[in-house]
Amino acid sequence: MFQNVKYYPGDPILSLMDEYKQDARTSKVNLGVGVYYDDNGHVPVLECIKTVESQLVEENQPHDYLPMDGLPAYRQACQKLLLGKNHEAITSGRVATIASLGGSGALRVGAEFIHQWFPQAKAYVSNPTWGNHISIFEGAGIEVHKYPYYDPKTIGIKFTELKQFLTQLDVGSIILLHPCCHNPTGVDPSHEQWDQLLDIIKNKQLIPFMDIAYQGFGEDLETDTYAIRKAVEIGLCVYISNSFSKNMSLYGERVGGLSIVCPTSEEARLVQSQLKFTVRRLYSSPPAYGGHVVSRVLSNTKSYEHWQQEVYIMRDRIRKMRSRLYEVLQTKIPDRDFSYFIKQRGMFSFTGLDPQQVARLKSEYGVYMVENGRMCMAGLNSSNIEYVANAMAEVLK
Ligand code: PLP
Ligand code: TYF
Repeated sequence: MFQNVKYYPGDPILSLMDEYKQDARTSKVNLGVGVYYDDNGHVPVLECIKTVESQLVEENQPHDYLPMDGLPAYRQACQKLLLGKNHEAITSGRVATIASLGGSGALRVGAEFIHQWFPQAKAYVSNPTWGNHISIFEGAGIEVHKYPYYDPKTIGIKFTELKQFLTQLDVGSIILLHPCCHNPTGVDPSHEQWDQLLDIIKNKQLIPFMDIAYQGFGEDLETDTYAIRKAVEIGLCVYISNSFSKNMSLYGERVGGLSIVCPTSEEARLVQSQLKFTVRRLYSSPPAYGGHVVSRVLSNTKSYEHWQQEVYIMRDRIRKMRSRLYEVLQTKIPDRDFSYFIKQRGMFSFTGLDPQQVARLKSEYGVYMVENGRMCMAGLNSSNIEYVANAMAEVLK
């Protein structure tokens, strides 16, 4: 009956995690999956989350269904976090927002909506990008291509090539962008570069889809939305998928949002209704627990400030690891420039290691990173950083 079903070999990043778990060496280090670990190597439970969770238990909240598009307070909080409090687009009702199953769910619902209402539109993702971007969009029936992005020679962006590429795309093409903390490279455009890119996107009538999964891990919660706010400011319609997996450390609760900034409130009303219809047909309504927790953290000034502090503790720990890695490598291999480790933003770093060097790190040292040379900086801590830096120096020699 099922002989012809094709075997799915799994996601390469998640499969690497499984391999890591089975490794018996005590010296092993996991720098694969994009999860924030604290200095003890644990996935933290944020204090601001604990506080809200105990309130929910105390109040004995029933496990009721949520509306198709999620809690109204949650949707509003997402909009404010992304666009800023009292933004004109919010107050004039031009933003359609739904709660989603993490950032992935937001991408998928957004892609379903695009496929249904703009069936000719092709999507363009950065080369390279998070692998699931391609799977999610293709899974919704959209043709996906790559735009030039990372330049291994400069460890920067192929900026001229990218601008040139954008100018020749069909009107209405979807450009998937990472507003901050690019996954997998850690290389983000500067504000000036964003201004130029968004101008081209506007002039060529392209549609930006901003996927923000690491808000707060780059510069800060506000600055990390620069590209999103700039796009709205210059009058673009923007799709935004956001995730609370990393910055609230709520991975398994599946909390995210999809927002679409529309030209008018009437269009936003139509879009909102269709997003709800898409949800109805896919999974009916979003998970309630994470929605209640996040909406409480974001809606109360004191807990919001507490959360902000905790995000910056995570951000600063990652930065410290970047500096230490840089120091050790630069001392050990002085004729090579490792300053890119400090310049890159967010959880990830493209190390410049080739697949053979990555394989050696795994087999000889039990240091796991993604085959393309991406390492998750948040897997480093004060107990393993010297070991990892020395191992990296050995394979780089
Ligand atoms: N977008 C990017 C760029 C990511 O790195 C991730 C990582 O998990 C996601 C979206 C999806 O996040 P979530 O786990 O909330 O689905
Ligand atoms: O890039 C990462 O490591 C994170 C986590 O299918 C992740 O975004 C990786 C693969 C996947 C889902 C999440």
